Amino acid sequence: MEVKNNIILALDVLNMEDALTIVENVSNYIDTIKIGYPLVLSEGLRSITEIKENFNCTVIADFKVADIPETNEKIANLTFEAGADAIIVHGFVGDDSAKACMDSTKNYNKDIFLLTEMSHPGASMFIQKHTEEIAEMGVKLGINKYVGPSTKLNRLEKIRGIIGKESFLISPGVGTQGGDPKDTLKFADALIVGRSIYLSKDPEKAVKDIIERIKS
Ligand code: OMP
Repeated sequence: MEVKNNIILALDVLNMEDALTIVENVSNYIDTIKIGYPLVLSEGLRSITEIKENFNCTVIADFKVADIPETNEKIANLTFEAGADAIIVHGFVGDDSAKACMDSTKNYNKDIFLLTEMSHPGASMFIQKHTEEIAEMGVKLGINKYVGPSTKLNRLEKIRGIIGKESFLISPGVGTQGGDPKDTLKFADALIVGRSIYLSKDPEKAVKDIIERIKS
């Protein structure tokens, strides 16, 4: 997978007008967009289709899918039919649930990202206790794309150690949540950045600043 400048924009805005304006603004530097519940619950699955129609970009649907296999497969099918290139799936629900999403990717020729551990403080209560097992399950299933936190680099390093060099690891928590772009890229292949870009008065400059920090 290729991600321009190693930056994925988390497009967590609440209307299509803002979404299109921000993507337009940063489109010289960013070619991979993550769209999740905020935009889709505001504007519908159509928001994924519209971003794909207007920009030459990869869209990762962040639905953190975490249901029984039969429901997971329906969610993944609908997401791919809307045009998403990949979907983020929770690992803690178990291998059958993740596998249902993998089955869907085969039918649509798309991808899943397995979420191993989360970036917020509360992640230490439950999910962090099972991160290694979740990553190991992903490897056993043959998954080669993962999400891990930039806010806990020792954890990110651990995840990288389990999934191996060849897997693609994307990392949220950079900027507003405290993660550093350059340090995160020691272990991750790409950064997920939301508020530091879309809440900035000048989103293009915010992206350029991150690129500068990466190169520094
Ligand atoms: P900012 O904190 O605004 O940069 O946004 C981070 C984005 O990454 C949001 O869309 C979150 O929903 C998402 N995210 C996390 O922040 N932490 C995680 O552990 C996982 C995700 C995710 O799966 O993308």
